[in-house]
Amino acid sequence: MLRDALDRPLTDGFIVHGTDVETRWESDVPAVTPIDRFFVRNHTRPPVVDAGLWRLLLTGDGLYQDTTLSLADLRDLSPVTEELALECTGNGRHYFDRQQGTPRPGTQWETGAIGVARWTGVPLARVLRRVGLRPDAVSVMAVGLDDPYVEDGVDHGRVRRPLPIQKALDDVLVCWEMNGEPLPPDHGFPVRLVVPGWVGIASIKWLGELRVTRRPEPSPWNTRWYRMHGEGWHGEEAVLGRMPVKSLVDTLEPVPAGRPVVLRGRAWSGEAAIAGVELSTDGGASWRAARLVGQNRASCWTAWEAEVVFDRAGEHCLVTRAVDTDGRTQPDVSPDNDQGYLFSAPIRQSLTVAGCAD
Ligand SMILES: Nc1nc2c(c(=O)[nH]1)N[C@H]1C(S)=C(S)[C@@H](COP(=O)(O)O)O[C@H]1N2
Ligand SMILES: [Mo]
Repeated sequence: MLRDALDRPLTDGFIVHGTDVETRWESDVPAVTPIDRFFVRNHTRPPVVDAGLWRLLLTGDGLYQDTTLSLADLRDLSPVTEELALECTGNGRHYFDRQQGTPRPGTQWETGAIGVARWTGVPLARVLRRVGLRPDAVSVMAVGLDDPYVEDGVDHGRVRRPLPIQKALDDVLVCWEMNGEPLPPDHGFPVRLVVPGWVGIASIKWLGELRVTRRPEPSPWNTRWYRMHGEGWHGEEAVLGRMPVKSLVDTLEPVPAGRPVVLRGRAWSGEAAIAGVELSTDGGASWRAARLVGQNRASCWTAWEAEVVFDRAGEHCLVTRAVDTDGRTQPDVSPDNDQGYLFSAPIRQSLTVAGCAD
């Protein structure tokens, strides 16, 4: 995000981390992230799948019988289109190092491992009820078709993660289009889950199987990864689901001193809309309310703007903090954890204010 902080190669619109990429914020990112700017996070690599031959397997003792569905079967279930954010659990990990002095291993995402797309698909609840869901089902394991994930010689099997039945029946979508186009290979062609407001890993790409069970079924993606480890973390609350509330300034182009300028940004929260955003132009010493503009929906981002007059030239430290409609706030310090998940503290951004030209 801040050019001087980047020591990695840049490609058009992306910061590259090995085979993964995140969106660069230096240039305007529209309210709906174009596919060619949308971050990619693959544990292995996209599998080659023939959409015509593809079938979704629905299995497990939480269903009255096993079933397979084709893409045409899914399309028959009255598709919907929704604008929703998808954010990697590790988005902002770099700031554990940069702002809190506790570097955490893993992809050093800055702030661009998030995007908002218009997703087209059918509610998972409709799919499950159509094939025959037993009333005592508790868990839905989503399994990807990508190669098994091998780390340090250990084969962890296919990328998969269970959803509690409450979330599965609430607002999860089984999607085949992104921004009006078939899902690109990197984003899960032909079909993926989109789990609104939850950690990105829940939105399993290249979906091959949904295993519905009457007992919880673990996966390394909720016992080893994508759960909090480290001091103070234990029990079920360490398993990650809902994303926290976050906010950022978008426009970091230099601005003039001595006359009104409009600063813009966005704020978002998992499963909640935004109640308010505050902006500080002095590193958090004083705050003013920003104005929310346009749509404001849960699990999507909300734009904000604030008119500011800078009375002196030079570098200014901008900070924003948001509150969501459930009253959740951004903590001054993001809760530490071994793998650097869920960085949610206000991020300090630098803005150059130029001297008066006249
Ligand atoms: N099958 C499968 N699903 C997956 C992944 C994966 O590697 N394999 N990566 C997950 C992670 S960690 C994230 S953040 C999102 C990224 O989605 P995107 O690449 O479309 O942005 O997909 C999730 N779904
Ligand atoms: Mo992720």
